[in-house]
Amino acid sequence: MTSTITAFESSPDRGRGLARDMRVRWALEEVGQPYDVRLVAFSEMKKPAHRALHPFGQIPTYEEGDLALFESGSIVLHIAERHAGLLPDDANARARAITWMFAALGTVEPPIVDLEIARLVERDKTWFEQRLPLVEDRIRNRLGELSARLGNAD
Ligand SMILES: N[C@@H](CCC(=O)N[C@@H](CS)C(=O)NCC(=O)O)C(=O)O
Repeated sequence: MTSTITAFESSPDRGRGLARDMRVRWALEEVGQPYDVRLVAFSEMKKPAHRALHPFGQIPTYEEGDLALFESGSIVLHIAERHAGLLPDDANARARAITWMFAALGTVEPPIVDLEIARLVERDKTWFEQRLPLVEDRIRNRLGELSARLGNAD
């Protein structure tokens, strides 16, 4: 069944793949599943029709028959659980892979999003220049920890 995902109609990154629909598109491409993309205008995202799919009025969403999902991590996990190729078969290896999915979304991504938000909406604040190095340091530390664990692994 062809699923439908939502993405920004006019993306802040001008369609260069930095919005969170990219990870869903990537997962679908990896498992070779066809999908449609419905582009949503900012003005539509906070209206009831879209909020019925996404309580926070955001993208991406995912519709497949009568199943509607939001949260990019949950969508990617759903795709990975239903199609071979993204998660290992071994139960422990699978649990470790899912742990890393949570780590990516819950531990690695937040400081990076914090920088994005600072640059987009805090630039005109008097404290912006003072706060910026703190935000950047948190990213550097977190990526350093990630790099230390990954080492030369794939
Ligand atoms: N935790 C959510 C975050 C979704 C999210 O922040 N989406 C952004 C685009 S990448 C969005 O729709 N921003 C517009 C808004 O929040 O109004 C996920 O991973 O799907």
